[in-house]
Amino acid sequence: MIGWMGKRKPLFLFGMLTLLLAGCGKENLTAFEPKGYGAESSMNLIILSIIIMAFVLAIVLLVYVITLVRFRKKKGQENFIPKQVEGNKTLETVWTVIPIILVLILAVPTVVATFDLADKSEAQDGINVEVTGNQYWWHFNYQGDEVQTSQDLYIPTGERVYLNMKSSDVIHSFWVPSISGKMDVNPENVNTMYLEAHEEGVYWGKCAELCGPSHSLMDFKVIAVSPEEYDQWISDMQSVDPEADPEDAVAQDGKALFEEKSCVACHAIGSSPNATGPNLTNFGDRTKIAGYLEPTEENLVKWITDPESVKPGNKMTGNYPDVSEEEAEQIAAYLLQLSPSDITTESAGN
Ligand code: HEC
Ligand SMILES: [Cu+2]
Repeated sequence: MIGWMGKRKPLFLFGMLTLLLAGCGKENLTAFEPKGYGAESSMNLIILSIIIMAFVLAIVLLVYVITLVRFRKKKGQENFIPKQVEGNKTLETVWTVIPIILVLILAVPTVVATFDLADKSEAQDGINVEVTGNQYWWHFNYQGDEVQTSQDLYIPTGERVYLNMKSSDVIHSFWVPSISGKMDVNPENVNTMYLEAHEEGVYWGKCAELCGPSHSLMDFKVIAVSPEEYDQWISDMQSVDPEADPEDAVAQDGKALFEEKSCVACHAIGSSPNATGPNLTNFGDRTKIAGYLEPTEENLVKWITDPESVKPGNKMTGNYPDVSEEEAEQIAAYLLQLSPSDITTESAGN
């Protein structure tokens, strides 16, 4: 039976693949357009390995074609058997030595890059951020600066930012493809890496290790701003008064509810190291809510009243008293005005 796809099956499959892959490559979420030191270093290795692979493919194809043409069965030579070269020392040596050379060409730069990307010799004088992976969000503690934040990591361009990473629960993997390679984030030990962004911008990050039902929603951002803007951001964050009352009356009620509904038990505002939930000091500047929802009031109300519908298996669901729609709106008004700094994604040119 010839189905509706009929002979066009390959074309159909190709079309589906094109559609599927067209969804990939969100802006600043690709290792193929490196915007940072680590990503560039990986990209160079990728290009090198592709060149070597293409070289091997070309040689193999060439030998294949020559063999096909030269050793075809010819008329009048049906019983002809070509010269047997089994055990030929020269051939054996050539096809042993060439691959070894190719592997060496690949291995030496790879090992050099691996050590280079693990280099911590300047870490002590640089910016150090303690990164904690949690189901399903990221916490960032700027060590020595008493600044805590979550989900959006601000870094200065042109400088190495050293990450000291651990997990509070299961294994996660920290990956900002445009800036650097992946690093596993384990509960048992601290893994380290550094980020160095060449250009200002907002870079997407993903958790790259299956960690539970909402693993694919464990997105975050790295926001690279100029060093001056970064210093400004740090000092703005440091001067936040967590007790400050909002000007708006609705937001004031929201603040009271935020305490009443025990949100404060998990969410710190200011530099308190409490990290059972995301730090909300600059929540009003977040690029997303819970890592992936657009930061609108509507989405925030939805999150506060029913987080489970947004992120299945998250650790907030069921751990606070019921919040009505109206109360959620008041809380949302409070949270959305938490914007202590003028340095936001706009400063990064987005
Ligand atoms: C038991 C601890 C806990 C309590 C209590 C709690 N939350 Fe959460 N909250 C979390 C966790 C954990 C997350 C991260 C969820 C995720 O992304 O997987 C979160 C995420 C959020 C976010 C998104 C933060 C971001 O950076 O995008 C907001 C906003 C929020 N909670 C508001 C509230 C409000 C308002 C209350 C009180 C009504 C509250 N939370 C009570 C633990 C808690
Ligand atoms: Cu994860």
